Amino acid sequence: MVSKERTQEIFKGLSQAVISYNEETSVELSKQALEEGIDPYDAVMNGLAAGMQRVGELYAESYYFVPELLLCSDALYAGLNILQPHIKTKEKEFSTKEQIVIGVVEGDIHDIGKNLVKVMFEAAGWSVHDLGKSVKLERFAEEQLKTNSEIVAISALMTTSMLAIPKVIEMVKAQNPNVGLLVGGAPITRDIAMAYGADGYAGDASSAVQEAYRILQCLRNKKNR
Ligand code: B12
Repeated sequence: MVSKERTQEIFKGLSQAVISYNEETSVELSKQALEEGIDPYDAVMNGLAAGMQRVGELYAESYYFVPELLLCSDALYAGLNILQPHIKTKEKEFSTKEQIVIGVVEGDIHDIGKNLVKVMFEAAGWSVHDLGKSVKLERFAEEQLKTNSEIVAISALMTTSMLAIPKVIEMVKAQNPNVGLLVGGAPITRDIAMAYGADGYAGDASSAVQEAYRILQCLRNKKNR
């Protein structure tokens, strides 16, 4: 069993690799994490994603600029590509899989958070229909209809782009009021999400799946009433 100290060392190394935009180290430490039996999900969240959080602060402090951000996200994705295939997928009790449509709204190209949320849903055994980033608003409702997904998840990272969220919610609800709308992204709070008409909100990828199950339960209760 890998020691706590070693696990922390790997997490710190992964964070540092993202912060110092070192793709090679990110790949190397991700491989080491797997070889040493560290949980790949923890390595993503406590290592790579934690590093990106710090990068955000460095950007806010004008210590980093856009070119550095791009290099840091390359380092994050280099590690994520190694770790993601090893994140354990929960066996489903039933043959039917829950389905989710996910995307980042039009005009917004920040997709790291959305991709982490996607990883979590895949690990939980859901079918994820990923529309990608800067998605035309009507695509969310179209994809929901095509796939008959129970949940539509919307991500926005900017105070400007988040204004598109209520429009997407309106389009999806007009088409099918029984679909659950889950929203998230750094500028959004639970209060904002509720004011936009969403059914749920999660502040991070770890709680997003739990929140989706809560929404599903609420929708089923409503249907049975
Ligand atoms: C990395 C980054 C970039 C990268 C993005 C790379 C990529 N592939 O994503 C690049 C360099 C491309 C970039 C570009 C720009 N950026 Co930028 N960027 C960031 C930065 C530093 C980090 C974002 C990030 O990846 N965080 C790490 C992830 C893990 O966290 P997260 O995204 O918040 O996601 C978590 C939760 O929010 C949640 N979540 C996210 N989505 C969803 C969805 C659902 C459904 C749920 C439930 C949960 C959920 O779970 C996630 C995981 O735990 C932020 C600063 C910040 N602190 O957020 C600025 C920031 C978002 N950027 C900003 C700006 C201004 C820009 C640019 C306009 C800069 C420019 N002058 O060109 C452009 C915008 C281009 C565009 N049209 O979109 C501003 C936005 C300001 C505003 N108006 O709100 C920020 C806040 C920086 C700042 N302090 O000024 N950026």
